[in-house]
Amino acid sequence: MTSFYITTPIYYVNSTPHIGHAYTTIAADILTRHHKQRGDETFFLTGTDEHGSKVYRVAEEQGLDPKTYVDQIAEAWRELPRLVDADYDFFIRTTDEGHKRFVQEFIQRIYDNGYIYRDVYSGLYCVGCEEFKAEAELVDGKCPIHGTVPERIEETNYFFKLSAFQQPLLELYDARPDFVLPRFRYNEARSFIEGGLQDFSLSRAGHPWGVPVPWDDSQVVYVWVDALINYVSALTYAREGEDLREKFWPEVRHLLAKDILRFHCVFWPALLLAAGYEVPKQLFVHGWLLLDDTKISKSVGNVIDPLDLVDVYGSDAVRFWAVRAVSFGQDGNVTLDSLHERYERELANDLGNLVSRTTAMIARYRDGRIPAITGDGGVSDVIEAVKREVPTRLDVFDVTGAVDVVWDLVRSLNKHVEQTKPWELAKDEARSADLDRVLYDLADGLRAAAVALSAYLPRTAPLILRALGQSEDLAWENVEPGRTVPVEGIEPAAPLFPRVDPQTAAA
Ligand code: ME8
Repeated sequence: MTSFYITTPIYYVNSTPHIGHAYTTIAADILTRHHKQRGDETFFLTGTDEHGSKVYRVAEEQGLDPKTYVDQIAEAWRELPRLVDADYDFFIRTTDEGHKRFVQEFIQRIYDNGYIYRDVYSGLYCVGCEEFKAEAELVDGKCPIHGTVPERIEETNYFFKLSAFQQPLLELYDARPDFVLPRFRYNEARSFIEGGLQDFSLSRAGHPWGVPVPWDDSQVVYVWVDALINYVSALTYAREGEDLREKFWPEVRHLLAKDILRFHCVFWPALLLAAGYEVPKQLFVHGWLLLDDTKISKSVGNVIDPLDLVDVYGSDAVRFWAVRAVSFGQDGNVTLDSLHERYERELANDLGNLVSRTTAMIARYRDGRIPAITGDGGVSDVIEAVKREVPTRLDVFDVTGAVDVVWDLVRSLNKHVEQTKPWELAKDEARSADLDRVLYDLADGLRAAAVALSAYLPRTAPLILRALGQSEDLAWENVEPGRTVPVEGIEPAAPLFPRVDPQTAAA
């Protein structure tokens, strides 16, 4: 059995989730559900990043001790996957005892392997990024992402010998040209490595909030190192009495946005090599969702609450829109109007109406019985294309391209209705066999589309299969022409995507 382990970044709990976080979580869930359909053994990890200055300061501002603060806000973050129907296997919090213990073990290994030394550090720290910045990276003396002036910090702490990994990382990138996808992100990471790697400080002195450095408890582990280690630590304690590393490490795919590329594509593999671990199987770096050309972000304040969108349109529509609105991997400007427009045009009309029409025609012209038909119909080729191409595209994380292929099927079924005009066939007894064929093909195409779409529309897909009286077995092999069974009792289906008043939506 193939193992498929996927992660989202663990999100900072300095405020509540917005649509940008939902975006990565939705993509990870789509990929996981699809791999389950293929019979793979899957593990989907998400969670929260709870240490660091940024979280500590918000707790302070609210007059709470950090643990009380993170315990409260973690609940809002646990809601995020539930809200968008993301069926994760484990929700990690970096304040979990199991995680903290593992972080200590992990960095102790790096220390024992000789890749950590003590030195004085002086630099400009952006709390928003939780990262030291080089002067050259600043724009008008400010962090280009957060627009804030970084703080000067000088302290003695422990350094990680990242410079020792320049050569091994270049060799890794050369040996594995698909280590980072899309290709332009691979190039970006590789040229960063080629440009020379500097050691970085792996601990912070005198900080009250973090995982203590095991050999010097006056220091805590740098929040980014603490956070990255979650991808391994979770496997050691997610299932009591089981070490999931045996099954899932290094079969891991990390999803992340471009702002945290260096941490994931450069620092993380180096830390793993230093600790004696294998590096991840693959990393996929997606773009930013932009609203009016500005990144949707907590610091900028132009957030869209996923809760509001799900309330109005339902989680399937939000999932669908997230992957359709922007080609996964690219940056893209989103508007709420585009969500509304897509909901009506694609979900309500292309798909919803097709289900209503097909079931209504079967009810009306064939007394609710799907005709028994064998042999090759008019839509077999398009179903075959879905069966073949969706997995190929999802293997390279192309969640947008894969759903395009399924939509070709949905559209060609609509075209099939227009071209064959079943309502005219129904008037002519001599063409009864033609009508049988058309009704069967429509039901069969919709059934296959529902199975293929179930990773994207986990609520809607079973409704379609039920409306057609077909098996709800979502195994990928069922995306195959001719598997529709001739059943009776089909009734006109209720609308799958009811009208949403744009006024309500805007409010
Ligand atoms: O970076 N567009 O946490 P974070 C697309 N704790 N994706 C977006 C987005 C947007 N506008 N906004 C957020 C951190 N994301 C660290 C990660 S991992 C070891 C530690 C998504 O709360 C995207 O996946 O800032 C991005 O990488 C992540 O949220 C950043 O979340």
